[in-house]
Amino acid sequence: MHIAVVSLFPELVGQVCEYGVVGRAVERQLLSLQCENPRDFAEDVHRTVDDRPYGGGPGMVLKYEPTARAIRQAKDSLPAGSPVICLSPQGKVFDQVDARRFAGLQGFVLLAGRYEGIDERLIESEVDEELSLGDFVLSGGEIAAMAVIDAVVRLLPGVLGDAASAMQDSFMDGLLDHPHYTRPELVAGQRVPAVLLSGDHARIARWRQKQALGRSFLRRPDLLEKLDLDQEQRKLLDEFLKERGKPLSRPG
Ligand code: 9WO
Repeated sequence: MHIAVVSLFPELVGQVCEYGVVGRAVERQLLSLQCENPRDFAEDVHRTVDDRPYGGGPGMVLKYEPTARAIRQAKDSLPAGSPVICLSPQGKVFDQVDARRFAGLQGFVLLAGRYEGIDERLIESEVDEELSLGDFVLSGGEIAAMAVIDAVVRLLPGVLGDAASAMQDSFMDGLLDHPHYTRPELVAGQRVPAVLLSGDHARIARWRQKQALGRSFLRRPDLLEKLDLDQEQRKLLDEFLKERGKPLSRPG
């Protein structure tokens, strides 16, 4: 996969390739990352990439021409039709379905803006999708771009080991993750749930699915609303809630 990032801070974006899963993907040539800096495409002596907003107001706006040239340079290294994605609070909220969609591409361009905003004509003419990580404002799109890169690259074949990849798939079957524990067995007066010490893999898998269902119900009911739980899952969820004194099904 090839990802091209348009950013005024290529050194910041490049850090995502220095560590962990993404770093290993680059080492194993499963991923290549290219950064294009609009400042390199500014044609004036001051290498200007921003200017004051029409209509007045605080701050500066990212200029069209140098940024559009950087985007076109980025697209030149990708198959025709590769999407240009702008990271911004105005975008659709990025989720695992999007990550899987992008993981199926040969590559894409990520536009990480700065200043108070990006000239709207860039969005209109050069951007295919706007994506947000949530309802908050960052100082720039780079950190959001790095998060998208990480979420997508870990889905590429061969990047994660088989076990981790299987876990990733099972985890993102639309539910939150189950709790994790490691040594020591007793810490801060808290013990590891006995089932995890039992060696009974079927019981452990059942417990983990029950915890994932229960956590999703309590913390992200919106996730559960998107799922059509089967009979066993509803039974597990009911068990979880009964154990907490909040049964799903009313007795009698
Ligand atoms: C800034 C802003 C401030 C208040 C309300 C809406 C806003 N949109 C933007 C914006 O799009 N800014 C551009 C990108 C240029 C300035 C820095 N940028 C940015 C991206 N800030 N925050 C994000 C972002 C990206 C993805 N998910 C959450 C936030």
